[in-house]
Amino acid sequence: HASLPLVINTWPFGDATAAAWSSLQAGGSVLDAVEKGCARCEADQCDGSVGYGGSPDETGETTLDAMIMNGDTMEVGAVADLRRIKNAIGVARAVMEHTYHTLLVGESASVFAENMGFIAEDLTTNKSRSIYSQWLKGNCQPNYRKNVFPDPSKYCGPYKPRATRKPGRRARRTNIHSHDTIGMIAIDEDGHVAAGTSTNGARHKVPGRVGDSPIAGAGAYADSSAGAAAATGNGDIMMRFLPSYLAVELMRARADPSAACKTAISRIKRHYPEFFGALICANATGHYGAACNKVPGFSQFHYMVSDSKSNIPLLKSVDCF
Ligand code: SD4
Repeated sequence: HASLPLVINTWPFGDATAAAWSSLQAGGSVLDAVEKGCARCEADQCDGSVGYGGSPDETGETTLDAMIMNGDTMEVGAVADLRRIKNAIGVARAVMEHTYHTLLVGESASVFAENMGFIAEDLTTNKSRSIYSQWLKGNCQPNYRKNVFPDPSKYCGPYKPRATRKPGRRARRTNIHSHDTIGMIAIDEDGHVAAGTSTNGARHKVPGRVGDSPIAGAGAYADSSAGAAAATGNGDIMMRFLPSYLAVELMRARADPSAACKTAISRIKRHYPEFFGALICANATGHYGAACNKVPGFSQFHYMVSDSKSNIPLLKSVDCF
């Protein structure tokens, strides 16, 4: 099915695919396409998991992680724990293009962004306020600390909320629908490859928590001599395995993209059979595939593709294994 150019991204975020595709059609570079595509999701607050107003942390604040990678030069720009700036992928690109650095974090990343002309604004919305207050009231999922109390499933942050969960009813460990990062790959007709991600991370995270998305090789990886991959899911687990890097190296060694994705997911499954996550993979000739770990409530993973055969974004799916 190879037909370049190609845009592929995680989840059914078709407007992001279309934005990236039209950027390529207008003569933009693959980096422009990835930036435009991810920025579209940031503005649209795709699934509440990208951009402002989602995934409030333990203090109620939304913070953003993003990265972009140039597969020709192997340059990376990334931001993590970015505060008060909506366009995280834009700031990531500014890190890549206007500094010698790779990753800026937290308050300092926000100051950098402001100095680069990005507008500082509150990332909190009524929705994120309500997610946060529900959580405080005790309708909370256990947060990302472990072994804090004898029964960590009852622990809902530093606020000692009233426990309203019925005794014996176990909370879900991961809310699958709070994990919908956009990861995107773009490849043009000349074989230039770029990849990027943008996310607001994980709900009720401990402030300062950084996921896989802004980490090269974890959230995404691109090398024009092999291909690219991008991840979505439980970043706290996935970032320990550099699945995007592994998948790209497997494609370099001639693995087919679906098989490369699958092997990278398998590597994580060995240690964490119940982790929630998926990977998209494309090789430099434009063949692509995806894989996901099958867990209750997640048996199929949806992603979007635009290539020269289909000017409109196509919804694709893969059965998890
Ligand atoms: C994270 N990987 O911060 C991100 C969340 C995510 O699909 O992918 N959602 O852990």
